[in-house]
Amino acid sequence: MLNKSYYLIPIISAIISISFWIGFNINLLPEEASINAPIYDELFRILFIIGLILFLGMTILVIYSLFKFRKKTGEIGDGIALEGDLKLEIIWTIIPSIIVLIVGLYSYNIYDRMGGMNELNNHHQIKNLKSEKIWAGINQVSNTNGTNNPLVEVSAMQFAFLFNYPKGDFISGELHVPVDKTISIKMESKDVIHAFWIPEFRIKQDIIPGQPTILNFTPTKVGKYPIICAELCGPYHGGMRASIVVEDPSDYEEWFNENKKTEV
Ligand SMILES: [Cu+2]
Repeated sequence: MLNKSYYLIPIISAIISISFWIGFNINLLPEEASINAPIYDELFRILFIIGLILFLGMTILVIYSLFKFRKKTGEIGDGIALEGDLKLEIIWTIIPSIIVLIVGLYSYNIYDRMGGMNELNNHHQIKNLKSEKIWAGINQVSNTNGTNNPLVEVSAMQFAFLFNYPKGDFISGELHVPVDKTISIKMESKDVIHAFWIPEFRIKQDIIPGQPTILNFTPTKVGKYPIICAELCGPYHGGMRASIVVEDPSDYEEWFNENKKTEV
């Protein structure tokens, strides 16, 4: 018995250390291009490390069992059946429960820090949208600083996104936004449920017919990133993509002025 735990402690420590090392040194995610990204990646890293510990632990256990419990010559049956082991059952109930509880609370904290718990239906917004109820969305903006007027109205349809800039009275096939500014977009679907997903920003929001949704985000890096529909919406769902171009405010201003409708 003493012999067994003698080996067990270094093996478990090695698994945990390797998992932490991989978790902190190998990045599976695309670049971080919004203020949400580092917050989200914190959670991903923790989940990745937990997954690695389980994966390595299970793999080593399976390989060990293959050799340790292989059929011996002359052996016919499976041995004596195991009939309940209270100690083991308590352990395998308590450990996963603690992990799930911690991950659940931590996810809630991450969602809150991303603005998921901020109220969307503030008075200012209700007045502007003529009492239209906004159903869901991540709201990074505090309700007092008045950036709740959506910069862009996104229409999703099978199988495209269109971006309407109400201030310039024009529609674009590409979403242009200034860098380091909180952007508010209002999204509506013309047909079925779509989803607006920018992997580099770590945000995803459903677009629902008849129920406008608001999404707020703050891009932090100049560049061009894909917008992907993340809700199976029909046969060409896989091709439902657009781009978001994050620009310096002066470049954005230039693009906006080039496109806006001039009054005749
Ligand atoms: Cu779609």
